[in-house]
This record gives sequence, C-alpha cells and structure tokens, in this order.
Amino acid sequence: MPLIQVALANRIGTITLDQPEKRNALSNALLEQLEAALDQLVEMGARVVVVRAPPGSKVWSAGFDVDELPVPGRDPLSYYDPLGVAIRKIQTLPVPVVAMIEGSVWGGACDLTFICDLAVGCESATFAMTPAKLGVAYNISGILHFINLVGPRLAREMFFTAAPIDARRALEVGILNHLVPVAELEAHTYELAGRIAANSPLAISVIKEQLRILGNSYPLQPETFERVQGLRRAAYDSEDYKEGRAAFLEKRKPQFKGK
Ligand code: YXS
Repeated sequence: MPLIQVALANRIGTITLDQPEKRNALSNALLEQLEAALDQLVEMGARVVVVRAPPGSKVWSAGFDVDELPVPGRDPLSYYDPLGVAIRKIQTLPVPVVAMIEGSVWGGACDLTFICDLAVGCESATFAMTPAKLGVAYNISGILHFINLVGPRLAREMFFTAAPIDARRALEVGILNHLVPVAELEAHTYELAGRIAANSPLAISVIKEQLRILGNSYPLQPETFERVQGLRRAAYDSEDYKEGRAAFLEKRKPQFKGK
C-alpha cells in the first residue's frame, strides 16, 4: 500500500508523503518506502529530490508513528531503527534533498527536515520537537542535528518546551532557507531545485559529503558515549516513558513523575 507518491521530471525527483489519515506519521513502512524511493530516483538520474506533503496539508508530518514506539525497556530511537536509517540515507544521498514544508512538523519529522539539505516553507509551516512530551530522551545524533542547525540555545528551548516554532521565526533561525506565500511555494521550490539540477552533480555530491563529515565531527570519548547510552537507558526504562507513550495512545494528558 503506497504511503508516498514518487515522480521525476527535469532531473528533479519528488516524494510526496501521502498518509493523511495518520497525518503522515513516520511509520516503519512509510520510512522504508521513502528510503527506497530516494535510491530509485538517484538511479533514474535525479539530481535533486523534493520531499513534500500534498498541497493544502495542515500537517506535513506528525512525527514518528507512536503506535510503533517500542514498549518501555527498549531504545525507541536506536541506530538501526527506520527513522535513523532514513535520516542517514538523506544525509549520505549523493544529491541534495529539499524539504518543501506546508503545515506542521512534529517530533522525529523535525529531525528529518532539519537534516535535509535545504527547506522552503510557507506561512503554515511550524516545527515542534516533542520527545519530552512522551518521556523520550531522543538520541545524540539527532540532538547534534539541532545544535548544528539552530544552535544550542534554541535546541534547548525546542526540546525542553516542545512548543512549535512558527514560520517567521523558522526563517530567522535558519530552519527555513526561504519563506514564501503558499501560492508561490511550489514554483519557488522547483525554481531552486532547477538551479541545483543545472549545476555539476559530481561537485555537488562531493561538497554535500564534505559538509556532512564536517557537521558530524564532534569527537566523543568512548566512555562519554557509554555514559550517554546509560543516561538514555534510564529514560527509556522509566515510568515517564511508559506514561508518556500510554497517555498519547489513550489521548489524555500525561502525569510525569520524573522517574
Ligand atoms: O484517532 P485516529 O485513529 O483517527 O488517529 C489519529 C491520531 O492518533 C493519528 N496520529 C498519530 N498516530 C501515530 N503517531 C503519530 N505521531 C500520530 N499523530 C497523529 O492520526 C489521526 C489523526 O490525528 P488527530 O485527530 O490528532 O489530527 P489533528 O489534525 O487533530 O491533529 C494533528 C496533530 C499532528 C496536531 C496531532 O495528531 C498530534 O499532535 N499528533 C502527535 C504529534 C507528536 O507529538 N508527534 C511526536 C511523535 S513521537 C516522535 O516523533 C519521536 C519519537 S520524538 O517524540 O522523540 O520526537
């Protein structure tokens, strides 16, 4: 059952997230289809890929599919889980990926749009980073994406408050490269994509990989890494994670106890 639509024209690929009944929640199935589509578009000669929601979407993506968050006691965001695999796929794809944002972006979908190479949005674009609402401690590579994009101060605000950042502020802080009226969103995005597709794909792929390597170059002592894993285990083994996940599924406010 296709959860995305895929198209290719003038060397510009387009992937449209298309599961409106679940607000384009990033289920394992949708993420696997996204990864396959990215590889397929590159094989077919795409020099840039636009990732979007259908026109008129109020929600670009509701974030990771909470129905698929593992039961407490297992890391909800480990390295080989589909969200991490999809994020690394976008980062290592040899062509730029442009997020075209109409509607609200939540949780893991913020991380996904933050690691896209560019983002163009309209006035309905908002970004809310929600793990703390669910008792999820997120993960160290995802937090690095936020530090790299918006800086440590705003990363703290987004993770600690889980409050949405509106389109105007998203442009100011660099989440969006361009903010345009919704009527111009598609034309503006594809004009930008066309400029990329007209330049040297080899040079662009090498520049993109250099930017990725430099962006990830935070040395971590093995002991530091292990301590982080221990801290994260305490969170995903916690009552708070159990309560956060249950409250979401039962559509009620969580009562966190900090343990
Ligand atoms: O009740 P039904 O069966 O119709 O299903 C509802 C929602 O339960 C479902 N849905 C989701 N299902 C799984 N995972 C989700 N993330 C998710 N979001 C929504 O879609 C159906 C329609 O939702 P509804 O009625 O709430 O739509 P709405 O238009 O009134 O509101 C749209 C949203 C996006 C504002 C609302 O659905 C919402 O707040 N969704 C959750 C946003 C969120 O907290 N996402 C974080 C997911 S966890 C994640 O990304 C990472 C693990 S982390 O937290 O670490 O970042």
